[in-house]
Amino acid sequence: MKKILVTGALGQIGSELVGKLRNLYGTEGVIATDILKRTSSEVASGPYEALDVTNGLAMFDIANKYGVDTIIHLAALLSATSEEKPVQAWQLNIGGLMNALEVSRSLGCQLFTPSSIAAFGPTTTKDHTPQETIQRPNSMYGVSKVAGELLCDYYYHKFGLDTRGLRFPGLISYVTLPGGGTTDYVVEMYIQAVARGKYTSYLSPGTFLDMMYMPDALDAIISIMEADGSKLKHRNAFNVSAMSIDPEMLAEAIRKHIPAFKVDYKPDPLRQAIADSWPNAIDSSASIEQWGFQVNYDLDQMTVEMLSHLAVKGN
Ligand code: AKB
Repeated sequence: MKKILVTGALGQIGSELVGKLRNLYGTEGVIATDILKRTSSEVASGPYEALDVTNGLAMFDIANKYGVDTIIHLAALLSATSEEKPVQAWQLNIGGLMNALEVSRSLGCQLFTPSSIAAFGPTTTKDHTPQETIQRPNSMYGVSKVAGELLCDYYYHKFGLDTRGLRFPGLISYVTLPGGGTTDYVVEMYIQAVARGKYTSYLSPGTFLDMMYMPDALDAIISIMEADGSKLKHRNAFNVSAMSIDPEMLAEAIRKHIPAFKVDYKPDPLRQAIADSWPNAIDSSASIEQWGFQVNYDLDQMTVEMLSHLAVKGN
């Protein structure tokens, strides 16, 4: 039976991924970890350990204690926070990843860690951004993501470690809110549409970015981890996207359900500059060809689900 250690398990991806993995591989097969000692979250209903991922020894001890064979390393600071705290971002994003790589090497684990559309920069082709292209990001988060992709490739080639990863776009979910990202406006807009019927966007109209609904992201993680390794040419940096949208397209999709919804714009210079440095729309064809990537949700389908779940939650 698989034994999977998840870091950053209380975060936006982790809090939903842990439940899905436990359904697939059994409750005892998934060890959730996060920096918090105590949590009332659902993820603590199975094995849960407090773990600061910058402490490599502690990570090794937990992985060894449970006999894990797989690490899903999610703990990281997102783009806007990384720009405000670049030293902390480097220490957590790269220090944590180095520890996950070393623990995986010591114990012979398979390792998944997400990269991001942030691994591209202002000199990258903006539309149909190819799988392999110029990567000169100008944000600290982007720098850490490119370094992470390269480190994972290095451990695969040098030590034969089974490292795998996806370049995620903005991930959209009603369950756990994202924090400190540039793409967070999407979730905020849904929440404010339901709660107040209006929203002030921190990104300007015409700012196109890739997005994906969380259930598709969770399926993508499981698919890449289960894919036949011999077919993967780009192990650690697969482009994946479900849609490319700007704030106006999102507002229009919401107005199909809340006709009076109003949006105005007050761009935040920090997050606007980050968004402007990222692609409009990446090309996911290498993922489709090499491991059968597919999505079930487009903008309209995601909007129906987001609005109905948020209305039930009473946002
Ligand atoms: C962010 O906005 O920082 C993240 C990302 C695209 O990696 N959602």
